Amino acid sequence: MTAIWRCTLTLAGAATLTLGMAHAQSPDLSDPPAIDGEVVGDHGSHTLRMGIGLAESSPQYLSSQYFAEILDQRTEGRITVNVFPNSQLGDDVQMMEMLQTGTLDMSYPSSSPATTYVDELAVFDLPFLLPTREAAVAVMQSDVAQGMLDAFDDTGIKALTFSENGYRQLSNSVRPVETPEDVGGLDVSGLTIRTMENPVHLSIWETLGANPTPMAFGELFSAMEQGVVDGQENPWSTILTSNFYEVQDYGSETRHVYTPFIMMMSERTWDGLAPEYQELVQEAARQSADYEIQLSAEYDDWSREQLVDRGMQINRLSDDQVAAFQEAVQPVYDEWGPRIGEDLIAEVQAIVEETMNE
Ligand code: KDG
Repeated sequence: MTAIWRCTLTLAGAATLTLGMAHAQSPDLSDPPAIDGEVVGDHGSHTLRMGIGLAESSPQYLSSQYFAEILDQRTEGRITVNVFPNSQLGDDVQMMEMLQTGTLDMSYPSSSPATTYVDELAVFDLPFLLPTREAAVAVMQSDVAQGMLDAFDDTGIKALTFSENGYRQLSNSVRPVETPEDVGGLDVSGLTIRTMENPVHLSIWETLGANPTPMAFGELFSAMEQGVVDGQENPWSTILTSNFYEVQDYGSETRHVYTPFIMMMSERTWDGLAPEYQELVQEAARQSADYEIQLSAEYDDWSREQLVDRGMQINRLSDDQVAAFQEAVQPVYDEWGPRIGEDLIAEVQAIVEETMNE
C-alpha cells in the first residue's frame, strides 16, 4: 500500500511550505522538525549529487530529503541536493572512491565498509557491543566517535555525521534458524550468508559455521533470488523497504550488531563551499541525522510486524539462546579486540555502561 507522507516545513520569517512525498510501506512517521535557522548569505549556487544504497521508503532516504530541504530553504534555493536511492550511482565502496576522486558529491554508507579508511570504526562491528539504541546513540555522539569522523581528514572524504542503520537481523530462504542453548550460538551451519565488505563480519559468520560471502548491497536482492546466497543480515526496516521478504521466508531477531551510517561529502566538494555554506551543511547533516535516528526507531518493530503480515516466519531468541549466541562469538573478540584496540573497546563499553545506569 502506498502512503502519502505530508509534512510541513516552516522557515522562520518565510512562507510555510508543504512537501508531499509518495512512499510505500511506512509506519506513522514523525514529521520532520521545523526548519528554523536563518537564511545564509549568497555564496553562489551548487547542485550536489548524493548516492545512497537504500530505497525511497527508507529512513535514510526520507531524512536525506530533509537534509536537502534544510539546505534549499536556508540558502533560498542556492544549494540543491539530489538524492539517488537504490545504489543507482554505485555501492558503498564504489561511492566512497567516487567521493575521493570528486566524481560524486555525497554518499551515506554504513560504517562497516568505511573501516578501510578509518580502522577504529571496526569497533562498531563487534557483536553485541551496543545493547540498546540509547547506548548506540550515546556512543555515536561521543568524543570518541567524533575522533573517528575527524580521522577521515586527508582521505579525500569529509565525514559529517553518524546516524542509524540499526540492529542487524538474520534472514534466509532455507530454514528457521533457532538453536537450543545447549548447542550454543545459532545453527547457521551450511548456510551461505551475504555480509558487508568488512572482515569482522566475515569472522562472525565463519565462527558460527556459516559460509560468509561479502557482496555489495546493490547485488544482494538478485543474489538471493537466484540462490547464490541463502541469507543476509540487515535491520528489519531494510528487509522490508528493499523487499528482501519476497525472497527470504525466514527471519531471526538476532540483533547481533548495531551498524551506524556515516553521511559523507567529497573533500573536493567541501573545499569548494564557502565557510558559511560549510557550517550550514554540517548543521543540516546533524539535524537530519537526529531525524533519521528517530525515523529508524519508529520503523524497527513496526517493520518486523509488517514482515510477519507479509508471510515471513520470524523467530525471536530466548534470553538463554542470546547468551549462547554471545558466548559462541567470543572468538571474534579474541581475534579482533587487540587489533581494534582494547582501550577503544573499553572506552565504548564505559559509555554504554553510563547509559545503562541512567
Ligand atoms: O546506503 C547504505 C547501504 O548502501 C548499505 O550500507 C546498507 O547495511 C547495508 C548493507 O548491508 O550493505
